[in-house]
Amino acid sequence: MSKSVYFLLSILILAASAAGIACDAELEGETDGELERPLAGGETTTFDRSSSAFTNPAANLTEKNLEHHFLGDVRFENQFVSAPATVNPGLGPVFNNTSCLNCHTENGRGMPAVGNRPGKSQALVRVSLPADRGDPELPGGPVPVPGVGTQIQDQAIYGVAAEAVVEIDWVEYGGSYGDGTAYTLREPVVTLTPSDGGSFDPEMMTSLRIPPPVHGLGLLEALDEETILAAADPDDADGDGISGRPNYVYDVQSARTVMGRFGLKANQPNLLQQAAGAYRDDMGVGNPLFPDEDEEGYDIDFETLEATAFYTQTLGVPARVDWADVTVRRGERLFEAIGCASCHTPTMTTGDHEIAELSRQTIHAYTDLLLHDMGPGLADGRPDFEATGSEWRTAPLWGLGLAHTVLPLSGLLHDGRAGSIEEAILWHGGEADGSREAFRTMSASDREALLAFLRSL
Ligand code: HEC
Ligand code: HEC
Ligand SMILES: [Ca+2]
Ligand SMILES: [Ca+2]
Ligand SMILES: [Ca+2]
Repeated sequence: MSKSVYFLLSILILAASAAGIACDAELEGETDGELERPLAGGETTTFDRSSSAFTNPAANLTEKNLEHHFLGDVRFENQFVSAPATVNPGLGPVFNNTSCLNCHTENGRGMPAVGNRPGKSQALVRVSLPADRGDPELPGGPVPVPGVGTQIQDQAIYGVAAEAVVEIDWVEYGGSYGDGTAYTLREPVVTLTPSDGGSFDPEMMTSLRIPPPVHGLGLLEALDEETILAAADPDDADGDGISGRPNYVYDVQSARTVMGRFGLKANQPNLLQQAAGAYRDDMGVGNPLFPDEDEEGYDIDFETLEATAFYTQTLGVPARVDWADVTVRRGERLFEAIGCASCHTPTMTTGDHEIAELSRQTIHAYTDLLLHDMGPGLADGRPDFEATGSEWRTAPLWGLGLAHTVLPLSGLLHDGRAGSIEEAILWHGGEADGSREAFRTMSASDREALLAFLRSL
């Protein structure tokens, strides 16, 4: 290398470090809160942005809890088969898939197409009848459809008929940004054909769902009710057009109605019951919380159920990247300026949890865990406890930038209709109409900044 090249290089290095100093100086004025944002999950935060980013245990687990986590990890992966069998019997008789992991691939957002793996799907269809058509399965919950209950199981063990064949067609819509740039949105249309050759009750309501990511959920369980309620504004008293409210759902263990937090309409009170419901309804695996009808005893014991739930409680959250980048910071300000942060709450602090590692953590989940009316475009028309047919729980956005690193075919939104972050935003309606329009009509460079921020999560 010639002397002049060395000279040029050292000038470049000097210039780069000078820029670095300027950057640090700029950051010195920031509040601690903003500096903490890269640590999305507080002390549980992990530093892996690879395709396994959502599968790491919380960084702060004690050795004992880490062991328990790995035990739960095995449960989450266990493939169930039909009884009698020596390992993991009890699948079915009807089911949607054979393990938690088959649907929650790499713990990320699922793929929307039903049947895109031979014989198995990650999406599932919930069904129910209007409230005046019968008794709910759980107090205050959806009314089961005779013969198929509240969920369509499209798979069955040998010799048993699945409940229905599920088919999805996609309808496309065109639209354009304020600057004339065109975009395309697509929406699923579900067709259910009962396997017995009959037809479903014309009043049956259906809702297609894909799995949301499962990292960081223990921290959401650890939020105090008061923290969640503080952001609720059911009657929109402050007049900003946003009126989040919690769902209230039935807790099987305490036999009480409590605040809902998990599931796409916040229809589950805690991760234990979420796992128990998944075992019975998604895999046909009866358990102490939700026994299999027509089967004696349980397919799994309480210990197994608890370990699986523990696994989902103790997954860490990946740290943000590029959070100090100028464009990303501009995008972050836009996110707050156009009202995204009114639902996707940037910062909250957890309360006490029986898993001490989850307690008193400052987290950046970008959800308020509240239900919001998202307008007719996203409505499924199927109420779930207090959630109406157009309300959904604000989706957590931590790890959003990794969605397609983790699983390239992941869908966004409750039914996976959005293939990209832009599409997900463009589907926002109802209480989020104003935010959506602000995004749609902003300049291309502002849109790019907002997306750069979202990709940094
Ligand atoms: C057939 C696919 C499928 C299987 C199998 C499955 N899940 Fe899910 N999971 C989903 C879908 C779809 C949702 C969203 C459900 C809804 O809100 O209606 C979900 C939601 C969840 C949630 C809530 C996440 C959140 O953000 O609130 C957790 C936790 C979860 N599943 C854990 C499990 C566990 C544990 C198992 C195994 C015992 C399991 N799942 C098996 C598809 C599946
Ligand atoms: C009124 C509350 C509200 C506002 C305002 C809002 N969102 Fe959302 N957001 C939601 C809800 C609820 C969902 C879940 C909707 C669904 O699944 O159908 C969601 C979902 C998303 C998703 C999909 C996440 C995933 O994992 O599937 C993204 C991305 C997103 N919002 C970004 C934004 C951005 C960016 C803005 C501002 C332009 C914004 N949101 C404004 C409530 C809101
Ligand atoms: Ca069974
Ligand atoms: Ca069923
Ligand atoms: Ca309000």
